[in-house]
Amino acid sequence: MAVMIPHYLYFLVILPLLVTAQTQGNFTLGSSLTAGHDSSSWVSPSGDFAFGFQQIEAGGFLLAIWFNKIQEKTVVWSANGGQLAQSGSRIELTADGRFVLNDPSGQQMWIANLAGTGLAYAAMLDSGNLVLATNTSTILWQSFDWPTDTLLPTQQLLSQGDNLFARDSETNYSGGRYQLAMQADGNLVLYTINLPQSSVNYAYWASNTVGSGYQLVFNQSGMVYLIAKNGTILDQIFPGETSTSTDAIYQRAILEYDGVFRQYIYPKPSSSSVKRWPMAWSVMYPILPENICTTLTEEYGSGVCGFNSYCQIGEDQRPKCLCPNGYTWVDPNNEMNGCMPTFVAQTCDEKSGDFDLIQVVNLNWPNSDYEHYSEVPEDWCREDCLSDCFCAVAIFNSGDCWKKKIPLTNGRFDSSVGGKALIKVRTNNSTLQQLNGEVKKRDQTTLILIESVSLGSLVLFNILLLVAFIIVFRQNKRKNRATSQYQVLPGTNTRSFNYNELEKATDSFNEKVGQGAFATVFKGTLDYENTSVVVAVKKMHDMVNDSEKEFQVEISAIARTNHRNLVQLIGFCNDGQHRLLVYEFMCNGSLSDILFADQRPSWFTRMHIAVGTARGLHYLHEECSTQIIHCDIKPQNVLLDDSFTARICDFGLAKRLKINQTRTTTGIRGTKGYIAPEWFRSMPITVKVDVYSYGILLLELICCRKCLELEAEDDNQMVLADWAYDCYKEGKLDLLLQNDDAAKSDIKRVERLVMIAIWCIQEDPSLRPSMKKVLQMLEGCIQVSVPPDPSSYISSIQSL
Ligand SMILES: *[C@@H]1O[C@H](CO)[C@@H](O)[C@H](O)[C@H]1NC(C)=O
Ligand SMILES: *[C@@H]1O[C@H](CO)[C@@H](O)[C@H](O)[C@H]1NC(C)=O
Ligand SMILES: *[C@@H]1O[C@H](CO)[C@@H](O)[C@H](O)[C@H]1NC(C)=O
Ligand SMILES: *[C@@H]1O[C@H](CO)[C@@H](O)[C@H](O)[C@H]1NC(C)=O
Ligand SMILES: *[C@@H]1O[C@H](CO)[C@@H](O)[C@H](O)[C@H]1NC(C)=O
Ligand SMILES: *[C@@H]1O[C@H](CO)[C@@H](O)[C@H](O)[C@H]1NC(C)=O
Ligand SMILES: CC(=O)N[C@H]1CO[C@H](CO)[C@@H](O)[C@@H]1O
Repeated sequence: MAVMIPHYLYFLVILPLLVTAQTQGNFTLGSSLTAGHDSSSWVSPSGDFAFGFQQIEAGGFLLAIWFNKIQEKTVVWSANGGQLAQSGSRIELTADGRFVLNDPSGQQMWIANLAGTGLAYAAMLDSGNLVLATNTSTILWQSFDWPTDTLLPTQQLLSQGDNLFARDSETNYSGGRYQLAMQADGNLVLYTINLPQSSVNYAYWASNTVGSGYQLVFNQSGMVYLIAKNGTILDQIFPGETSTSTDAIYQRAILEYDGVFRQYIYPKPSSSSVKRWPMAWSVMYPILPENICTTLTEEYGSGVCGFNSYCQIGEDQRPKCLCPNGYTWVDPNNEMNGCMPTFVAQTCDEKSGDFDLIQVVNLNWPNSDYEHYSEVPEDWCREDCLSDCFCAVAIFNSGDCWKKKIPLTNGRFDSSVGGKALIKVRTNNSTLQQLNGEVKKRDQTTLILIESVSLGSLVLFNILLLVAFIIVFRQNKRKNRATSQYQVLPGTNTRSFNYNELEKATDSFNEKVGQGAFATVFKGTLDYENTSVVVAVKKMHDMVNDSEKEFQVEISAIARTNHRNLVQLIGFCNDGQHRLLVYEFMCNGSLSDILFADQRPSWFTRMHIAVGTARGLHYLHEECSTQIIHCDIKPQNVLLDDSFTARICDFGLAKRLKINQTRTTTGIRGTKGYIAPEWFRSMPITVKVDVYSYGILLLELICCRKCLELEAEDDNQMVLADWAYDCYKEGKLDLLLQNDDAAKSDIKRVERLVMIAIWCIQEDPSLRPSMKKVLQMLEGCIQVSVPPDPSSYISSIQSL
């Protein structure tokens, strides 16, 4: 064994540096906190939460409550409407019973006035609630009664008009565009807000419980639900996390600045572990609303994104705002502020020949119509828009033609939209160009500068400033990313180690954590950027066939992958005959360790893993510079990080194909039960082999059983794929879900997932969807059609 420093010694060394001024207990009258670089804070007895001034990037201090033990000091409550205070501002519990925030000049900024009520002390509780109480512990004021955008376990919203308000942006805590209201009439409603007034504008979701709704509850098990006065559950908003002990995770539910109500979990840093990789909050599914881009359709206002812009749900399930062709950001620093045309609009005495229509399928701006025709051909629709100077966009959908005017609102791009948008842009700028003569290109968007002579030079100057700003900004960004104190592979963050370093890190390859056909994996600890990082060191067996160059190419391909659903490569060693790869260590082991164990992961954890795995595969297939086919997707190769997020590993030994060379034939890779039939038929191997394996894995995730169970009592149940299809066809999906109440109560989703899995395991590779489509189906963005019988796939498994 290596000499290890006991953990408490670490604390002795580090603690005094990190925690300069945290105090806990009761804060009596006269206590105060002052904003500044060495601000102190009041922490709860467990240390989980703290109250005080948090310095915000934008400049200034936020009086707030935050999660105190994790790296991201996530704010859960803030005072003063999220307005920042200057350095030197002070929050004080005055002798006469006021809890007051003053700026450095003594001007009052915020107050909870409890003078004359017997206020005796303030306390930061372990629940995240800050209370002001009398000497007999009667609570006079508590932060839980004045929520901002976040709810914590045990916190409630009462039907007396309790609200959550979204913040303005990720880093600006002042009131934003959305509100969740527990109304006095019993209805729980998500609204958009008419800024800068605070009146509600448009309801985009409601529980429809007028007359019966009473309270929104976030209970200790993480379940968020709406109850009636008699305690009956009327609507379950979030099911909570049932697999992990709630003592081991932090939870919060937040109405985010994008208008989506999400629940997040975060594994508590365990006291026994050495400092791990930075972790992150991971979002629990489902979210509300599932697709904000298509759900929110305001009558007044721009919709999710700004005017002339459109909204698309990104790969990370978050809405993204985009500009149509021929348009550019009004404010490049804030993509919520909308887009403007880059060309001068059509004047009504101008001929239509100078304009063209750019076609985009599945894009629409509902609510911007000024004219509608039905039963017309597309050509007619195009001509009509081109010759109409008011027409900015035409939408054509099977015989219907809608003409849209500026500003375009509620734009959304989604496969459920249908039809096509025909966006009008100026193509002939020759006459106008003579006046200004300036054309700039930025990315794929063409920026056309046209203005009247008098305004021209000023506009040009502004645009040049803008372009200069963008260039500087990008270069800075790039520079920040590239800095590292270690020898790294060019263009990556991957370190090169020598053999001795890794031998030391693993204590002479002492602790074996995995064994494969090509390699053995050992656990180790590296001292890296002043922290100890636990790593998995993969030691390759003889790789005589692999030339030096191949290994280098392989490494650089893996090193360039970077996705949160892949296990990240930290470094490698190529030292004589020693070839090793160093990965981040996944403390929750592999999916196969937990999926088939007695204590199976909860239904929602499994869904989370299913989506994560699909994202990782989609990335390998479509988003890397070199396409990577994994060839061996199975539960052993899906590892789980601290937050039970799926992380695909072992893609290094897979097939890398150049992007234009999508097929190859080689010896069989992969694992029995998960292998696509084309491996046995000398058919070309494409990314669809991974889709097949994913389909099998998805079935395993749904049913918590292995794809082949030769000892199954019923022969019909031996092959999971076979049995699942039978159950699906006969409408008896509950047979697949023994004793899994959470899944049984979510049977509609189970059915959708089984249908997706059946599509993935079609014997004919061309029938299988791409991973992109799988992901869209999983996320409910597109409908899942009835899958055909995967047919004779069973023979291929048996022929093994
Ligand atoms: C705070 O004061 C209350 C009432 O005086 C008392 O019950 C409680 O134990 C005190 N808590 C701490 C941590 O001192
Ligand atoms: C609590 O406060 C009341 C007046 O506000 C006082 O009469 C009483 O003595 C106090 N009790 C204690 C235990 O300090
Ligand atoms: C935060 O947003 C509000 C409202 O949009 C704005 O008035 C304020 O200046 C912003 N604050 C910062 C620090 O950017
Ligand atoms: C509780 O209240 C709800 C709504 O008001 C009602 O539908 C339900 O029947 C009540 N249940 C009981 C047990 O009283
Ligand atoms: C939370 O609510 C659910 C549903 O009522 C219940 O099953 C669970 O036991 C509750 N948890 C706690 C800690 O009260
Ligand atoms: C563009 O406009 C100019 C001036 O109106 C005209 O002379 C020219 O023919 C047009 N070019 C095209 C391709 O339509
Ligand atoms: C007809 C014409 O000159 N069109 C030009 C207008 O400006 C764009 C922007 O660069 C050019 O691509 C077109 O060729």
